Order: sequence, then C-alpha cells, then structure tokens
Amino acid sequence: MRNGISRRDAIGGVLGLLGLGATAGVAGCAPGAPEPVLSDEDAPVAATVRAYDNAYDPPEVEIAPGEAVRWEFEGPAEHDVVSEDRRFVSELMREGSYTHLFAEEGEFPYLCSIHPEMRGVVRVRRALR
Ligand SMILES: [Cu+2]
Repeated sequence: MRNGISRRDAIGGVLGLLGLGATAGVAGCAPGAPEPVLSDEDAPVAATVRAYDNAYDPPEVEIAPGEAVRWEFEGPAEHDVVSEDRRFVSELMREGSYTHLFAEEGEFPYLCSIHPEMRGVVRVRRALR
C-alpha cells in the first residue's frame, strides 16, 4: 500500500511539472522570446526598409549617428525586426511601421523571428567630410 501511494505521488509530481512548463510557454516566458523595444516614432528617418513576404528591401542600409531607420510592414504574413543584440525589437506585424533611432556608430544585424531567412543589417557611420 505504501508503495502504491508514493508511485501515484511521483506521477502527480511529474504531471505537475509538465503543466507548469506549458503555462510558462503560453505566457511568453520561453527563453529567447524577443521582448519588444518601443518604436522611436518622432525620430528623423534617414532610411526606409520594406518588410514583406519574405525579405527586407533593401537588406542593407547606411545612416549616420542620430538618424533612424523605419521598417514598413506589408502582408499578408506577419513579420518582425529583431536585432541580434536585441537593441531594437518590433512586434510581429502585418502592416504598419517600426522606427529605431541609432545613437552610436556600429553594424547592427537583424532578422525576422519567424522567418530566419529574412535578414538585414543597419550600418551606422559618421559621414566622411
Ligand atoms: Cu518574417
């Protein structure tokens, strides 16, 4: 009898753990799920990139520090913009736009979280004058 009870408890414990895992997944707590970064709506846009099915056009843009890139989303599928260092992360969108202001020089690769073949890069460089 004692053995029977402890076996049932053990099974209950395993099911409980599975249940917790499923709940965390639904709540979006899965590791690696990108946390959106607010769009810089009023920033001076120096380059616009179309995000459509399934590419960024153009895939590479170059701007100066203090300028912004605006991504314009065109359906029918949802896309987002997720930088490798997570400094800019949009929501998944079918239409609308997302803008990010780049304060510093650097090279910022990004991709679409559901279409890993969609890739782009933002190069931020001070103009040589
Ligand atoms: Cu996509």
